[in-house]
Amino acid sequence: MMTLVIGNRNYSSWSLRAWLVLRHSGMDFEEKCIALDTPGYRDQIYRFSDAGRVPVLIDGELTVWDSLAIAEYVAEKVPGLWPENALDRALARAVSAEMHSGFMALRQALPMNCRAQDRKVALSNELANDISRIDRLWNECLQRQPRMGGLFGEWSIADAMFAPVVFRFDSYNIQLSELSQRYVEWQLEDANMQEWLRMATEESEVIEREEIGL
Ligand SMILES: N[C@@H](CCC(=O)N[C@@H](CS)C(=O)NCC(=O)O)C(=O)O
Repeated sequence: MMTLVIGNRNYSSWSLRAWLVLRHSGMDFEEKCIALDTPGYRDQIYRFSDAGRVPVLIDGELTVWDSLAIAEYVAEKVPGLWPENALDRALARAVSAEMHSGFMALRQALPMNCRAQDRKVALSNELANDISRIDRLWNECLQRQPRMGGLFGEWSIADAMFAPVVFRFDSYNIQLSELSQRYVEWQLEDANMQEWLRMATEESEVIEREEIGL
C-alpha cells in the first residue's frame, strides 16, 4: 500500500493538496503525519525525502516528493482526476501551475490555518493583487460551467490545488465576488474537506508564527 507523509493538517497546505488527490482517486493509502516545527521534525522528514519537505508519497521503491508531482503520478494510475476534455485539461494544468509557483504574498500574509475563524489581516497591495487574481481566475473557470461545482465541472486536481486557498479565504473573511464565494462554500461542503478540517481541529500543536490576525 502507498504511504503519504504529510505535515500538520491544520497548517500544511501542500499536504492537503496531495491528500485530497489521493482521497479522490479512491486508492488505499496510509498516512504518516509529522508535526512540523517540533523537535527533530526535520530529521523525520529527511528519513523519507532529501528535499526535506512534505508531502512525500512512497509507493514501493518509488518516492515522489512534491504535491503536483504526486498529483500527476496518481492521475496516471486513476483516470478522471484531470478534466477529460483536452482544452479544459490544459487550462486546469495552467491554473494548477500558477498556484504551485505563485501567489507568494497570499502565502506569506495568510498562512493556512484551517481551524482559525474570524481572523483579520490588513490587505497590502501585493496581497490584494493576489486575491483579486484568484477571484478573476475562479470566475473565468466557473463561468464556463453550467452549474456550481469544481473549476472544471467535476472535481479535479485544480480544485485540490486551490483547496488551501479556500480555507484561507474562510479563516480571514476575505471578500470575494459572489461566484467565487459560492465556490468557497462548495469546496467547504466537500466531505473530504470536512474530514480534513475535523482532523485539523483535533490536533493540539500550535505554530505561533502561523497564528496571524488574532
Ligand atoms: N513545492 C512543494 C512545497 C512543499 C512544502 O513547502 N511543504 C512544507 C509544509 S506545507 C514543508 O515541508 N515545510 C518543512 C519545514 O517547514 O521545514 C510541494 O508542492 O510539495
